[in-house]
Amino acid sequence: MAPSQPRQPLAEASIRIDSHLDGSHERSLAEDVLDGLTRPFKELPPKHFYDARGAELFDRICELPEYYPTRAERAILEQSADELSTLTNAVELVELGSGTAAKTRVLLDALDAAGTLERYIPVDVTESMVRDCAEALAQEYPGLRVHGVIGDFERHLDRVPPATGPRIVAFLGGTIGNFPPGSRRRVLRQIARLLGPADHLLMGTDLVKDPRVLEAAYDDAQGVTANFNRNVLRVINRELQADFDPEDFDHVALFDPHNEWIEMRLRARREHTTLVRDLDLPVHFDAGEELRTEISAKFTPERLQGDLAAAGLELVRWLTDPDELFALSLSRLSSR
Ligand code: AVJ
Repeated sequence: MAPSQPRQPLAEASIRIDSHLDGSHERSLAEDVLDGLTRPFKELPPKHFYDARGAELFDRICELPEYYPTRAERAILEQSADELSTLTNAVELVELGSGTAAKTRVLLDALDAAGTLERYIPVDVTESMVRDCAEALAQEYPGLRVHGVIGDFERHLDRVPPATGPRIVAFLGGTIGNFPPGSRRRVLRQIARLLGPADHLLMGTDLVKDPRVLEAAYDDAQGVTANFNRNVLRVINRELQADFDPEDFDHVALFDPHNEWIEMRLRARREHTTLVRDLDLPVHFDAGEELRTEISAKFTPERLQGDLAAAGLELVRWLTDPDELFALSLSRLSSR
């Protein structure tokens, strides 16, 4: 697909946006719903939370007193940005799941101050996010080239342009935790293919801690996370002509101590059948039946090193906040 034209003539030289979505996102929702809602234990991948409303609810989650990861990760970035810039000498930053690029500015500032920064490459499924953040950053950092890639980082990583010098590939927020261990290593292997010998992966991971702290972070007092969880039903209603009543479901957030991950589920309050019209698919729920909507894995340094090693990566720096709530890891291709 041809890259689309930049909107502002002024930014012409510095912004390029490539889109790789062309309806395939809707197709993936249909496939995931057909597959996930006909299993013996119903399940949907968490990527479908994030329509405009879901993205806005997630932004509100990040401001909640109970949801510490965003604040902790930002604190680590602020603490370590200069060190990261010195260690990496990066001329470009690739950001997977860039969103509003709120925390990215901390890194860009450090690279900019070091005088090495040339290019920013945001990769996100949400087109408006990529376009808006490309325009904002091109303005905020004069001389910065922005090459946005609208796509799914599970499928379109091969569309990320080749490096022009040492790069940081950033995968922040703890999103890697959304993948169960097997697919997590597959995703890491794919990400590792974006790296050459001079490049680094900078990844955020939430850490194992008191289950009460974890469960509160995913079941806040104001009910924002509950609303975010139910949003996936509204997405299915709109995109696939279904008739879920989100109020037919309770929000459930549980820490699984064996797997050391949080599970979010939607639990049917009553027995009912919903029709997903576009798929001609009736979906039956027993009273109390649960639909798993997300896992969010929590890490120890050992677990992370194991996953990195399986993807051919080795740890360079392990950075945490003072309370050890969250970690940023800097890694590179293994020397072996
Ligand atoms: C964006 C995937 C990192 O798992 O903590 C927040 C999503 N879900 N509250 C996380 C989320 C419920 C978040 N990630």
